[in-house]
Amino acid sequence: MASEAFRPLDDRSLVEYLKSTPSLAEKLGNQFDKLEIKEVGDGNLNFVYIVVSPSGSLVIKQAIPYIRCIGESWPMTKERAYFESSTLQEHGRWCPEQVPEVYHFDRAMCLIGMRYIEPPHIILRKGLIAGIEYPLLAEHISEYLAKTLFHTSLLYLTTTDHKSSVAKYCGNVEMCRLTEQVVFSDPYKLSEYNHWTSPYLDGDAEAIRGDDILKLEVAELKSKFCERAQALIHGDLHTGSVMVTTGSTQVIDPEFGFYGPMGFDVGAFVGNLILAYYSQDGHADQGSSDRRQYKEWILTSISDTWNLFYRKFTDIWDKNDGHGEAYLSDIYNNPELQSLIKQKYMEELFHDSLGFGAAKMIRRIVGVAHVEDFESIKEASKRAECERKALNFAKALLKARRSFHCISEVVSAIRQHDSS
Ligand code: ADP
Ligand code: SR1
Ligand code: MG
Repeated sequence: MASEAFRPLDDRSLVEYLKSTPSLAEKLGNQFDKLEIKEVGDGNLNFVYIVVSPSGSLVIKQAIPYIRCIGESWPMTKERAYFESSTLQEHGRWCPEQVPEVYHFDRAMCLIGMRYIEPPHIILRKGLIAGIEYPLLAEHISEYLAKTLFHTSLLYLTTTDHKSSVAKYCGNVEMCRLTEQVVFSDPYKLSEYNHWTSPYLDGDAEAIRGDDILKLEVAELKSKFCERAQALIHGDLHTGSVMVTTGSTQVIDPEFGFYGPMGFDVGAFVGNLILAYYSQDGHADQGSSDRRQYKEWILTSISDTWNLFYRKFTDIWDKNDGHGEAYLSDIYNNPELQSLIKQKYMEELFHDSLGFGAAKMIRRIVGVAHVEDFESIKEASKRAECERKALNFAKALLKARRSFHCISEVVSAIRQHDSS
């Protein structure tokens, strides 16, 4: 069914919509008498309905013209659904194992029908809070990152195809502007939306607003975020955008998708794992679980994510040398030069990832949108203690990111800040 005009759906109108949309009705076996519909409502921006019939299931996601977690006072383009659907399809093309299939997209209704990622999948952030280990997480996420980022970059594409994709995703300007504001601007100035664990972190938030070196570094990162059209990135790859079981990893919610720096995705994921790490002391029970072993697992996952990503990305590159127009084979034609190029490219990507990861940590502690990892620590003084360690590490990492040569050095620095 192609709709003419936008109307927000509710449980009842959703059923009518499903009945009149063949591609969705089919997924439900055309059975509507015993439908179970549940609005999930734990995201920040949109409405998500899980629909289950006796012979099938799906998820309907609809964007509304404002930011759900703030309310109608913060309008936001509902065109984000178009960019989410397009990014899901493009990323799904390169990494179908980790991306839910899109069944249907209605641009006027800003509505996506997609595969229901069934239980026992849960949101990774919730699994990290519960202290659950996911042995395949780093393997799967590094696969997703390597495949989606490589194949949408100039390492694989012609300049004509790359430019035409860049042009398409430039349309997601309002979502990029939101990130510019909440990640790169608001935490460094007074803003009505900022908040933190007060009064404990009042001085820490003020120190950030007065830290000129930090501001210089953040300016560089913002410039890269706005100007470096390196690949089609997810744009919001925190641990709330990943659903997991011990054997499966699914990446959802790329509504911030656009052509940006690869390090923004790698950094978002790693930065959120570091937040999870520093929150663990707030979840430790006095008796049975001090989470020490779990913290080690998180650190291993951080190292594995980067190291596996490095290996997979450069492997795909080796197999596709000269495919894209970035490094033409008749110029870069000897193995030594090719190896040097790869080293240089990956070094810059590593430092970008550390910088963006750190900026994303800072925004989750003193900016508008916080994370459940810390918010679920009830005792404010304990929460502030965990947040301060994360904040101090993030500031140090952001400023000194170029002095790190490998991920094991970053892991050592995480430990150091934990014990100080
Ligand atoms: P928002 O864009 O508002 O942040 P999300 O895409 O993160 O929304 O979805 C909100 C919640 O809906 C998720 O946390 C998850 O629990 C659930 N959800 C979203 N997509 C799916 C899916 N394809 N299968 C199962 N659950 C999903
Ligand atoms: C008002 S900021 C809301 C945040 O939620 C999304 O998941 C993005 O991270 C965005 O920055
Ligand atoms: Mg979202």
